[in-house]
Amino acid sequence: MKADLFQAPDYYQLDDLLTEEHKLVRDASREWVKRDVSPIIEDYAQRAEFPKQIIGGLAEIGAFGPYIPEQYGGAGLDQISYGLIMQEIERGDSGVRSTASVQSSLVMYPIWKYGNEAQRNKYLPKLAAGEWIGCFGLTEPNHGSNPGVMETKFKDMGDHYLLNGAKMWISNAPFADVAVVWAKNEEGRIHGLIVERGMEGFSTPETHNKWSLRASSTGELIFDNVKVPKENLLPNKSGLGAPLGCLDSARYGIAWGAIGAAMDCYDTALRYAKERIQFGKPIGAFQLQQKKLAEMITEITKAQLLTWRLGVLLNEDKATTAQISMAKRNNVDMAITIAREARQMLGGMGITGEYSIMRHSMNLESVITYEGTHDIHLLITGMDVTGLNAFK
Ligand code: TGC
Ligand code: FAD
Repeated sequence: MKADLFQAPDYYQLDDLLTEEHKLVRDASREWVKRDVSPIIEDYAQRAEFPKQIIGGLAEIGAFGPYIPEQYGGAGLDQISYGLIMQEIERGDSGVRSTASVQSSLVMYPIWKYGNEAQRNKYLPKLAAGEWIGCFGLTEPNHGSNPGVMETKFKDMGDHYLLNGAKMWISNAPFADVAVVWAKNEEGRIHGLIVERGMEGFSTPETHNKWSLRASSTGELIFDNVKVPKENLLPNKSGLGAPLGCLDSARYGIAWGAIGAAMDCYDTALRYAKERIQFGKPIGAFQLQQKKLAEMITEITKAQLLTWRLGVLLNEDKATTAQISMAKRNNVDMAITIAREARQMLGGMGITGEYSIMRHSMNLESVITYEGTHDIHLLITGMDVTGLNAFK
């Protein structure tokens, strides 16, 4: 892959809206991605392997639990810093951002919010340091968009719970040390359980042959009469709202992350358009290519403003699930459109691993599907503005 020459677009001087701490956090993440991710990521994506050697670096830039309090090993940052870290990581690769999103929003968040003090102290510092990697099991083979009818279940056996069922499409599963798993008790109520690698009957087979998120490891979680200690049940929230609450945090991170992928595609296409000569002049001098670049920077700028405002609302504890859905849906759609246009601007070179665009394009096909599909988020917005539920 070519040297990482990335220069971030800031068309509306949005840096003025950031604090010194935001900029420090963002710049440290950006430098780390340039140094430790960009030089290796294409190779790992081609080999369909997650680069485990970057786990320590992710922990150092605060990507594991950015807003988790420092007393539990987190970085104690605000929501905009969290978003900026996700933007920079996804500028490198969506699969690396997936690992950070899952660890922070889908594993550390529920342990912090729904766990007890003993669980927080046992798991959070090791997860923040990257000593343990976590995964989040909600989706099942028969239930993706509609997780409320999940089949995975557990039974109270007196001194432990007995867990049975299967989860599918689980990021980090093949090498995760712990899994936050959502399952129904005998009354049909959904609870979160912390399942640890090594528990008898628990296996995590890898999912192969993905054309998307190839540098992220995806797998299944299989529970065959797994004995889960009673102290591993998250005691402070139950019902479908518990896993959906985690999704709010992860979807917000994805809204920022998608901007990173889009910025990388735009920046690459802009540089290429100024250098590539056809018909005796740079292709960037042709109106059709300028139209693509002008529309890209317009959409990136709109997404940056939307997402910054959402971060402010989250910091003030005022953001709604529907506002987060709008940002996730808009920004991923924006990024996938930009990746496609940018790919065309590079002509044949655009399909090679010499440039990052094709990898971003393929990755975004997963991002537009996971954490609620593009259409599910449209229905959440539709329900919010009409008050009418299209799901039921
Ligand atoms: P519904 O009846 O609307 O809600 C059930 C209960 O949950 C409450 N609730 C929420 N609570 C907190 N946060 C939210 N975002 C919430 N949304 C809803 C709701 O108030 C209700 O509470 P209560 O007390 O009345 O029971 O639920 P539904 O069954 O109709 O489903 C609604 C729907 C379709 C929007 C929801 O199920 C959904 O979002 N589906 C999409 C599934 C999804 O996003 N799965 C993601 C899996 S994880 C993943 O993809 C990780 S990829 C990670 C990576 O690699 O980056
Ligand atoms: P389905 O729910 O079967 O949907 C198929 C199609 O039908 C979609 O287009 C959908 O929009 C549409 N559809 C469904 N319902 C409606 C409706 N009511 N109205 C209109 N259209 C509808 N899950 C986890 O729990 N943890 C993870 O870590 C995780 N990581 C993932 C990593 C990758 C790479 C991928 C691809 C997925 C991951 N997922 C994870 C699963 C992801 O969240 C689901 O794929 C997603 O929620 C969609 O579920 P599904 O694939 O079963 O599609």
